[in-house]
This record gives sequence, structure tokens and C-alpha cells, in this order.
Amino acid sequence: KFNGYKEEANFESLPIKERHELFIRKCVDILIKEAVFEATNRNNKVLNFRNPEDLKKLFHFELNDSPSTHEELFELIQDTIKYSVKTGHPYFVNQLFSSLDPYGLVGQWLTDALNPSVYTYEVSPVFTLMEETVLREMRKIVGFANGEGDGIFCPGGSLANGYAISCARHKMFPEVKTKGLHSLPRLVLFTSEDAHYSIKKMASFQGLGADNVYAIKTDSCGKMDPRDLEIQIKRCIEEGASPFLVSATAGTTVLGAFDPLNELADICEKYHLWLHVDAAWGGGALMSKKYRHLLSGIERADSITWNPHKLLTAPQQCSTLLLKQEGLLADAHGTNAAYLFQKDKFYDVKYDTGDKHIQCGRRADVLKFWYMWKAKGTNGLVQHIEKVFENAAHFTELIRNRPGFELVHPTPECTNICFWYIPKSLRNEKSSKDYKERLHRVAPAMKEKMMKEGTMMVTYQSQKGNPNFFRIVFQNSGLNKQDMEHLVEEFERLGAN
Ligand code: ABU
Repeated sequence: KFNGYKEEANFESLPIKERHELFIRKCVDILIKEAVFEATNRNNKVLNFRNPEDLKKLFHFELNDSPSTHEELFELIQDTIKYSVKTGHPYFVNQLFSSLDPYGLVGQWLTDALNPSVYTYEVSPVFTLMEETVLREMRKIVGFANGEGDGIFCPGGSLANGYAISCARHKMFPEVKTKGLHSLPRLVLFTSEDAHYSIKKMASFQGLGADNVYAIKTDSCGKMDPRDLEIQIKRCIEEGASPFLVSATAGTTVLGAFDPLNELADICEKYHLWLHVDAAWGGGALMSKKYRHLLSGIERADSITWNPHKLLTAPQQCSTLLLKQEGLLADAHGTNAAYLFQKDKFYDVKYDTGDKHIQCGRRADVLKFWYMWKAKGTNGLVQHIEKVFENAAHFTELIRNRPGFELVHPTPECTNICFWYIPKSLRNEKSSKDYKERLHRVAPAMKEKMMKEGTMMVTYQSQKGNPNFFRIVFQNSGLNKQDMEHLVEEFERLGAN
């Protein structure tokens, strides 16, 4: 029943400390075997899907008055692994994160073993200085002079985008901090129609209102149209509202498009607007001389969201906000809680960084990324990025002229590739009236089949009136050309009819 994970015969007679040690060692054995190696083995499934009602019956979710035995706890670990999606599996190409980096994993485990909260230097001396080091290095890579500026680790890219909105607003209207929204004119921000939904969400959350996020047209690649941006800024001014921020995207969520940052920066300078770049997804390309041109002009941004848990495959979560102006985060969000951020401490209190954040307790998301970076060196990160871009290009060429595949855009810029799979039964039906409707139903049906069989995971969506199409995402540099061929053939197998 317990797959060999039993307690020792003399377990009950051992002192509690030894019992805990044995328990932890056995759990780590299970994790290494089942959550790391078996979970990333190509011969095993990506997932073992069960409908919620069935999973409720199969899994002991309920909480009890009496304690569970260690053997029951081992079984719960195994069941958690069994029914979870193996996001480190090479064929989990569903999301803008994947892969299982051994150094990142150890960094994550070390973080959890030390259980820090990064608000004060007194509680998190090492993590505070690690954050300072990593954020400065990232700002250097972005191209901010000498890596100067400010930055924070955030719980996800959406929150990082929210911080950017808050800083931009504070810079223009510092009185908002004390007087609130009543003191302000109607503020408007601009982002492309393909931008991440968090921009709207954060505008609502901060009381600006989703209607005051003006959606700017994109071209056929998904890039923001600078001419439409200027038209919308002028419209906003004519309406008597106050434009304050443009949020550009470097690597859109679906198509992977990079907005023309230099042109947008020119417009922001002309109208004195804050330029934010949401490079949560595409920021990793900055590591490579070969691909950083995609983000040309990013050094002109006032703020940047960059998530190392995406293209750079740090374990979830690892999101950053980088700012050009030092001190703005603390000015906008600091409240000087006297019980935590005492000004009369014996060390330099500039290292008590917690008041820049809107949260109090905060995980040390830096360690896993710093540790990976140490393990691979910057050169290793560059090689990783170049490999995933090569993989994406290889996959694109494999499907470009292959019967049944049709690219949504012929030259994807990032490593997310969007395409339709057209089953044989539909291949000669393009002119029929209900073609789009029938094609729209293909991706959900194939997705259901792939989830139930557990052989791979690739997401789909419709966008701008297009019928549902697949978006496959490459950021695991452990994948090779055979994997690309396997994935293509798997689409053909699942779509056969
Ligand atoms: N920013 C979250 C992206 C989610 C995804 O499409 O993978």
C-alpha cells in the first residue's frame, strides 16, 4: 500500500528529533525519486487527469481530529505527486513557465528550510544583499547606467505591473498617497489590446477604473501601433483627462510580440508620460546579444517587469520590478511601521527594504534565482536563452509547410508559437460557411484528448475573432530536436480523424 515507504521497525522507540529526521529524509527520497526524476522522465505522463468529483474520492483531502501516521503522510505526498501536473516534464509546454532546474530547486528548498521573510536586514541579512546584487545586475543587463535605480521582487508579474502603475501615479501626483483618488483628475493609461490582462486588473484595483485603460491597436504581429497610441493620447487630452502612463509589452502572452519600444519611448518623452515595459515573458531575451535587439529601447523605460520564472526557468515564483528612479517605491508605499522599521537600529537601516512593498511578510524568491545564476554563470543563462530560441525556430520550421499545420503569424518573435492544427476532414473545407466554427472546436477537443491521455500539455485560445488556435511555449532548454519532432507527431496523432 505504501510503495515501500514504511517507518523503521524501532521507529516508535526513537526520540522525537530522530523520528523527525527520519521522516524528513524519507520525504526527500520520495521527492527526489517521484517529484523530480520520474516527473521529468519522457517515458512517463505529464499528468494523470481526474475530474474534480473523481479526484475528491481518490484523494484524502479531508482534515481529521486525530493525527495521520507517517506512513499515511508518505502516501499523501505520493498522491499529491501522482495527481499533480508535472510542470518540469519536457512535454509540459502549456504555460509561460516550465522546466525543473536542479539548482533552482535546491535554492527553493533552501529558502523553505530557512523560512525567511525579507522585510528587514535583521531578519534576512543574506537575502537582502542577494536581492540588492541580483536587481542591480538585472538593471545593468537592461541598460540602466551602472545598474543604478531601484527594484523589488514581487509575487508575480501582475503585481509588478501594479507597482509600476502605482509608482507612475505617485511620481505625477504624490498627494494621492494621503488624499486618495479624490485629489486627482481622471487618469488614463495606455496599453495594447494584446497586453496582459493584469494592466486592466491593476487599474481597477487601484481605483483608476478599467475604462481608463485605453487599448491601443496592434498590427498583425501583435505589436502596439505607435500612431494609434498618439491618437489615443490626444483624444484623452481633448477629453480633459490626464494621460500618465504607457505600458508596453516585450513578449505578449499569446503571440509573443515585442512592442516597438524606441518609438513608444519617443512618444512618452513628447507627452511626459511614464514608460513601463511589461517584459515579464520576453525579458529573458536581454541575456543574449543575439536576441536582445527585440527589446531595443528598453533602457529608456521608467519601469520594467521581468519574471525570471518565465524564460529563465527559475522556479515559481520569481518576478521583479526594476525602476530607474531610486526611492520612489518607498515614497509611494512606505508607512514607517515603528515596530518593524525602527530608525534607531544599530545598522544602516537603508537595508530594511520591506517598506517599499505593499505586503509585509515576503518570501525570499531571490535565492533560487541567485543560486541558479551562480551555478550556471551568466554564460550559462545566455546559452539557455539561445537554445530555447533555436528550439522555437526549429519547431516553427517543422510545422511551416507540414500538412495540417498553419501558423497564426509566419514569423513568431519569441518562443511561444501559435498555430492551428487542421484535421484531414477539414483540410479541403476552407471555403465552407461553417469552416471557422468547426475549426474553433478542434483545439478544445484535442486538448481534452491530450489531457485525458496525459501525453503532453499545450494551451489554446481564440484571439481577435480568430478561431481557437494552439500556443506551444518553449522555455525548457533540455528539449532537443527529437522532442520537437515528437511534439509535432503527437499533434498529428491526437488530431487524426
Ligand atoms: N502571466 C501569466 C501567463 C500565463 C500563461 O499564459 O502562461
